[in-house]
Amino acid sequence: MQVYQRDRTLEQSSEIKWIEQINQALEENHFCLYYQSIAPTNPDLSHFQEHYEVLLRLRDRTTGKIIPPMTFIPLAERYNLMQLIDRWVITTLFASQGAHYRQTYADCQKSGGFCLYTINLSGATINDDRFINFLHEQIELYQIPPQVLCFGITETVAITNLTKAVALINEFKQLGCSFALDDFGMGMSSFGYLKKLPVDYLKIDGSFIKDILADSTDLAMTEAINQVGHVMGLKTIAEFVENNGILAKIRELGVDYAQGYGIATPRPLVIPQSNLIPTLVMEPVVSSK
Ligand code: G
Ligand code: MN
Repeated sequence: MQVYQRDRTLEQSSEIKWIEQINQALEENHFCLYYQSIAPTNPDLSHFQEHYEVLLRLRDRTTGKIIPPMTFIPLAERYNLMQLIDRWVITTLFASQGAHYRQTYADCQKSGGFCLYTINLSGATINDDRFINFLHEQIELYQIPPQVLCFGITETVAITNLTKAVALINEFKQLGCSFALDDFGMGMSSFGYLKKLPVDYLKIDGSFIKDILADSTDLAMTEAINQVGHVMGLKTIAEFVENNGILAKIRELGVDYAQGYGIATPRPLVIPQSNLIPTLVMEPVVSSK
């Protein structure tokens, strides 16, 4: 019992340090944005494409090292900080990339090219009734062409918040944005819910892809997800394409896009200091379930 309590206290004090670090990171911009390219598997489509997913990283305040999201996101979720983090990502990305997105979109319109930038949304954000307004305001404020925006929602988040997820998807699809269902295949009844979610992209979970060459079950799962996705008119993306062998296999299966270390590793997005907002002006977020 005593041992348990001592451990619990230790755990709590380390959690408090993390919460402080996350709050400070929001105020002083210790978070940073990375991007990872998503490439078409068909080499004939290699005409101008700029397609990437925006990834979040945290810079440790003392060591300066980059901390991966698995380390702080579960805590941020537990302490209700994800809405603030998602909003920080959107504002920082729009403020720093807005001009580039407008230019690239205009170029694509002329040349028949393609550009799309995926931003991940948490369950807390999907449930935040004021998020829809916030996103409309930000798109307007930074004059982002809605057609370049894709929002990634994990399958589990979409299913546990189905009504709100569908409402959000419909609202921004009307404006021209796209949606991607992330980590697909991990849920208990993935296929059953797919029909209810009006998404554009299906991201096949990396756990099926990374061992696809050695594991026949992973191969069969990937084939099935890809086929169902295509029948429903969705584009498919394989995550964790770690080498050329995997790329060749998913190309053979007809998966549309590939993302992973074998295509490109995540790289930092350059954000000019002048585009960093010292403290985001935000009302406290109220969520209703
Ligand atoms: O599970 P999820 O899709 O959220 O994972 C995204 C994370 O996986 C990113 O933070 C990214 O750094 C990492 N990642 C990206 N490509 C690869 C890959 O090819 N292999 C592995 N193991 N991780 C990857
Ligand atoms: Mn994913």
